[in-house]
Amino acid sequence: MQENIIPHNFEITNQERTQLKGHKALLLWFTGLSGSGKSTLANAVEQALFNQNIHTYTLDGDNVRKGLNSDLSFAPSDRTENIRRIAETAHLFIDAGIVVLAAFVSPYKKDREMVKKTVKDVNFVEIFVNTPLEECEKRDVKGLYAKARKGLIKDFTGVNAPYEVPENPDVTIDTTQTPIADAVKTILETIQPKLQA
Ligand code: PPS
Repeated sequence: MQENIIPHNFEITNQERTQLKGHKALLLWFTGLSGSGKSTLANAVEQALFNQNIHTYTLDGDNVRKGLNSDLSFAPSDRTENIRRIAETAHLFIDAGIVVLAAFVSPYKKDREMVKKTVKDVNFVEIFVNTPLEECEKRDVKGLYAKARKGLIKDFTGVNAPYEVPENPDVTIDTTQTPIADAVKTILETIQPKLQA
């Protein structure tokens, strides 16, 4: 299918876009259970970066699943396709010179590895939002855990679908132990050297 696809070389390079912006592009990948605080944390980090004149964009589970990936379910193969499309989207944003914050449950190690390969290791920062299941379930902001426990949602991560814990994340945050402001500080300190143009 790919044999007649020949990429065009455009004159403006990624390096030139990086110079124009004054910072490198990165993908900050927030993974964790539903309700763990991925979006809240991504939102706070994005605000901090924006205030430093860094060009950002956030891709978030619920938003992407309403549009680009509205055809996908939560079956394992569809979750993999969800993450593959997001990885390719993030890759385009990175080529454009933008710091992308992506907040997805992304429960499978192999899918997160695929993201890392797609955007290249140097651009990838894995942030494990390690809030315990009991706390996520207690928060149950969207009422989904209650539904899953009643058997109304199949394949719900942490209840009747697996979450594979990251082995070597760049940052781990348990939102029951670490205030958001401290978590933001830790993440900013981790990425600062990687942002240097
Ligand atoms: S995944 O696993 O990465 O493909 O999931 P993601 O695209 O991040 O979507 C997660 C949000 O969808 C809601 N939701 C579910 N999550 C997990 N399992 C099942 N079965 C499910 N059904 C719906 C849930 O609100 C997730 O949002 P967050 O923001 O993570 O709470």
